[in-house]
Amino acid sequence: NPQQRSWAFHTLNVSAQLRGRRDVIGTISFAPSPGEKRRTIYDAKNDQQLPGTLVRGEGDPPSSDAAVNEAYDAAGATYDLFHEIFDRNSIDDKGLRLDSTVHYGVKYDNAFWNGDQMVYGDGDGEMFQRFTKSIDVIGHELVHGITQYEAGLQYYGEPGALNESFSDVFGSLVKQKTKNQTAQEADWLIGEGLLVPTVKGVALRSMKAPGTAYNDPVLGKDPQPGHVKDKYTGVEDNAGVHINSGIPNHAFYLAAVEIGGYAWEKAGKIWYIALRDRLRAKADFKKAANVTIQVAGELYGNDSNEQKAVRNAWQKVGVI
Ligand code: ASN
Ligand code: ZN
Repeated sequence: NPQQRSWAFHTLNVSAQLRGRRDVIGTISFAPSPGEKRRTIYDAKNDQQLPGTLVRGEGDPPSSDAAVNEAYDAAGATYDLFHEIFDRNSIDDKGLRLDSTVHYGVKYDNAFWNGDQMVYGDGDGEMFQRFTKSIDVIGHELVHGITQYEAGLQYYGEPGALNESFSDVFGSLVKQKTKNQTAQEADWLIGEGLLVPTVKGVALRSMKAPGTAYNDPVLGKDPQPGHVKDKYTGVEDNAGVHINSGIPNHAFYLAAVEIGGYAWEKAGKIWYIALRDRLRAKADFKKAANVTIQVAGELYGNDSNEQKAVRNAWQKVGVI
């Protein structure tokens, strides 16, 4: 039927034209197919207004600004890990656009997920360099989005420390995957290369040896415990979300090393299923231990080496 064919041709032709004309389609968005990432990078130009000015969209060539490209590439690597290994389509598993803003504020010493997007400061240059320098920090912030859509762990106390820990775990796995490192080979550092050279320290946190990442006259000593007996019980830092995350972080490290091989393949899968299907907003360390042991049993068999490794890990950090 020639009429039908010409209609189909016309439709294809128009959509082909529209695909190259984002200004024309405006707010209309097509449902992205799984595996198709949609990254947009904005520049806050040292203001604190979000999102700022769009400087790089998906498929655009690299910018002359290193922070823009780092935010773009690491968001891509994080998307790819979750898609290839865990069959997840972006933050919401529905292809959500990955929005990031760089150059947030003046000498801003942090990076964060604000509920809708990732945000990166330049660092003050006295202690911290720009926060996009570490791929695991970018993975960390993106995973706060995943946690928000899944377990929804409240950002306080043990659930908050678990929230922080899941971000460190998958942030580290993004780094390990891009470097093709086994659990044994990985450094398990979060934010390596982010401290300026004059600071006495190697990173923001260490999952392998919590409490040893830095010890500096200005910054103080890394406060992370690696065992429940040293758990911080004060109210600072939302009751220690970035402090007590050392405990589940170390449990993941121990499990991954005992299981062996690439950490994202088995330990990562167990932690991902726990985050996606088994944990809710108020989950504590014991709950996380119980469900990861349970998931390990379901995936690899009860009394499998994988399940034993997970149980041993939580025992060694004093949770069970
Ligand atoms: N960089 C920190 C984090 O992502 C920012 C914060 O405390 N929310 O955890
Ligand atoms: Zn965090």
